[in-house]
Amino acid sequence: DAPYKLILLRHGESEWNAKNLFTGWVDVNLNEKGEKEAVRGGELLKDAGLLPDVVHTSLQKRAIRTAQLALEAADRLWIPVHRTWRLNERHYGALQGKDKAQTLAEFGEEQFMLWRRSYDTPPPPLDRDAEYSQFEDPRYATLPPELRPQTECLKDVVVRMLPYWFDGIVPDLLTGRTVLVAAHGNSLRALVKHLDGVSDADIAGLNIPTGIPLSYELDADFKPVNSGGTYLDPEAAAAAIEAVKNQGKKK
Ligand code: DG2
Repeated sequence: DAPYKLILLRHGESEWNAKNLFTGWVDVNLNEKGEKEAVRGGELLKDAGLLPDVVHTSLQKRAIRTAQLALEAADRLWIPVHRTWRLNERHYGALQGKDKAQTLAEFGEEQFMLWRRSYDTPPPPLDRDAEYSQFEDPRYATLPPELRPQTECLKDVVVRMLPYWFDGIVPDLLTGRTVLVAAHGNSLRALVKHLDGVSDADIAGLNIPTGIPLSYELDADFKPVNSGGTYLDPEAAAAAIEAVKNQGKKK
């Protein structure tokens, strides 16, 4: 039996996921479908007997509320919660609030995919006082200004997420707890990249669906026994992964 159990959960569909807008650090809420996905995610955990002992989330309400709804459905609302900006979604820079399909049409497929999925090309930075900037948001007031992003590529997310993996999450796993991480498409891609040792090139092809728990069993060295993890509803996950991949292409 693998010693460590880790569950990754991308938040349910948000209002901006449904509208096909780049979201990043903008604090968008779940829509009704997303709330249902979160509840179903918790039911899947319960049915699989995968009951989290502790949960780690971002500072963004779509992840916070997903964790809450899923844990309620699994009757685990009482477990300890830790929130950190290091699990926040990737900051999407000047793309935040922009329509994905329009961006693809305006800049072309190559540039669009560079911004959306390349490992090390960040979108243009977002001005500190722009409409969708969170630079002055009180929740980041304790963060030194130089740590508050104005854009990020996935590599930047790996760099700011990993310290929390090692200092915040691994210690919980080491004490035998089943850990739930409720986060975002790209902050979870960063974690999966680390766990599975995915190459900088191959991570471009990895997409994570909303609301479906992805379960990992880790060996003593924190290497996945089930490489790539196991979705608790594999059929729904496969269909949803295709949809995420094609997001720029639909209206
Ligand atoms: C999405 C991911 O993040 O978008 O920021 O728009 O998981 O918080 O909804 P999430 C966003 P893509 O990188 O898949 O376009």
